[in-house]
Amino acid sequence: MLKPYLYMSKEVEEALKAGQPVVALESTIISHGMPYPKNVETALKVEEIIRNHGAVPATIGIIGGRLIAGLSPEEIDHMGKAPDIAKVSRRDIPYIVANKKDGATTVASTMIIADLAGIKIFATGGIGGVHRGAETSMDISADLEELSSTGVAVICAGAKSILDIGLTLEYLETKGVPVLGNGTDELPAFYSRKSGYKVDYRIDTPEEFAKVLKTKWDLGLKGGALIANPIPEAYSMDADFISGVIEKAVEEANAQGIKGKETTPFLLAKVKEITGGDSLEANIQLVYSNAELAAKIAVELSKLA
Ligand code: PSU
Ligand code: MN
Repeated sequence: MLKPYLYMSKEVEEALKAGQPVVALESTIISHGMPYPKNVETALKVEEIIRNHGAVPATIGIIGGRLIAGLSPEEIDHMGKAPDIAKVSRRDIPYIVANKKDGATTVASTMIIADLAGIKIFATGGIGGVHRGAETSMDISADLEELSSTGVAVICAGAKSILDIGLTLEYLETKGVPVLGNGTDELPAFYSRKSGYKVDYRIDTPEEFAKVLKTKWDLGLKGGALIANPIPEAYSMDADFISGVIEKAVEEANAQGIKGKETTPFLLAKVKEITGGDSLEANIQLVYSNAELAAKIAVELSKLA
């Protein structure tokens, strides 16, 4: 039934068939999260890191209406360069596919396609969440609903304070999504290692992560897990400085009336502009670190299967 919709690269298909570890990667971070050509360089380097740690990368996106798990380097370049690629979350998939359009997949839609393909582990930078002011705007990312219903674990660098971190954690609790810290009791805040909020459980090895995930899915508990990996110390930014920057970016978004799916890309671009690119370098480094952890967890999970 999936045949006319889902396309896997040969490498990804063979790895999955053989029970080898595979790590999914999203494409909104490429098309809407970073500028060209850094976005493409980063995406290719992330794939290399995953390979170097014994797993097969599957960068996910939609091209000409095809749901693709395992974009080629040329397709990744297209995702990074073309100016008009839609940002596609769960609600957008049917329209984009039916009309044979291109789409960059968010965390939510990447989880959906990973799940269709049979990939359990997914690395990214940051997820969407409950936005500041959501009590009136109701801006809550579809990523959170997806984490509650689709069985894919997402490795990220915690929650960015463009979001209301406390409300994001409350939402995840309500929806039964475990929030697990890699070597930390504290939820990292993307650009910095501290947020002032706790994770549900601290876990110290990829093997332990794999055990918890396997147990969840063996028990038939639906949904994924959020694995929060602090940005490497050497690249972390001063928490007060970055909060001030984000404050300014949020004010500007409000002043310009930015809403809906534009909000996250707008805030990311503003933060980058204000920090003169330092935030971009931090963003790239944390993605590399998440890719490495994801590959190690995927390797351990494949041993348990
Ligand atoms: N956070 C980042 N970088 C990103 C995103 C979030 O630091 O690129 C992207 C991801 O694709 C995420 C999406 O799934 O933004 C969330 O968008 P929204 O809030 O519109 O659901
Ligand atoms: Mn939103």
